[in-house]
Amino acid sequence: TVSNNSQVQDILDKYDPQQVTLLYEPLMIVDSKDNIIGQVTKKDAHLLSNIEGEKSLVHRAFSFFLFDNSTSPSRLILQQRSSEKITYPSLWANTCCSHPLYNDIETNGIDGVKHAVIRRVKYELGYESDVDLIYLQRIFYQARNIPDDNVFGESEIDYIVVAKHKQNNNIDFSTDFKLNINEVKEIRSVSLKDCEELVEQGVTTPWFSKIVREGLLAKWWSILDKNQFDKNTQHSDE
Ligand code: DMA
Ligand code: MN
Repeated sequence: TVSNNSQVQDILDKYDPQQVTLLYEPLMIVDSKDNIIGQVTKKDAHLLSNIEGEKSLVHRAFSFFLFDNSTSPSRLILQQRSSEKITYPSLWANTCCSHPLYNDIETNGIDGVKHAVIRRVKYELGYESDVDLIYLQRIFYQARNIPDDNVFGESEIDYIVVAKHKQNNNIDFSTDFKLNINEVKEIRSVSLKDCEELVEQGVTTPWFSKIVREGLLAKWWSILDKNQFDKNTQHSDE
């Protein structure tokens, strides 16, 4: 893997400058129990040489799933990542994925992560609806970049947060969202079967594929549609 700083810099020079700037955001390094043990730039957190090497860096992240429950079963909002993204460009994933930042607010456990979700759905999707965010569980996963560049990858403890768009209201794509095209190419409202088909087609990110293949998405979807959060919330970390 590429670990030499000037080689990494040469590679970054070919990427979108806005996405490169965002590689200097401060993220949290966590231990295997998700205790915060340090601070790291987004860039260093995603270098394979830091993930696969003896440092074995793991950082904190979130995956947010927004459901339109004006139908039964409800439908999930998926995003296609922009071609400018340095990692997993143009692949489909859940509504919004990013990282809580290493600062006074977002290091504060589940509340901190929810703050990051609100910040990022506004930034990526222009979505500002007032929704109840529900934390379900954490998952750990590692993956190399797609296409594999020998430089970047993921090694995360990923907080799963779900929400229903305004109870009993249809999502209106033209008024509820204003896409940041540096981040997002397209959004789509889909069924569970649509998600499974996209995974089979190989056009989804590794974390979304894992969540679908392991049956987690189906489980969360039914928890949400049956309103059974209390029984399930915060008792099912993997
Ligand atoms: C990172 O997502 C989070 C997960 C769960 C992989 P991302 O690459 O979309 O982060 P960002 O939007 O901050 O670039
Ligand atoms: Mn990450």
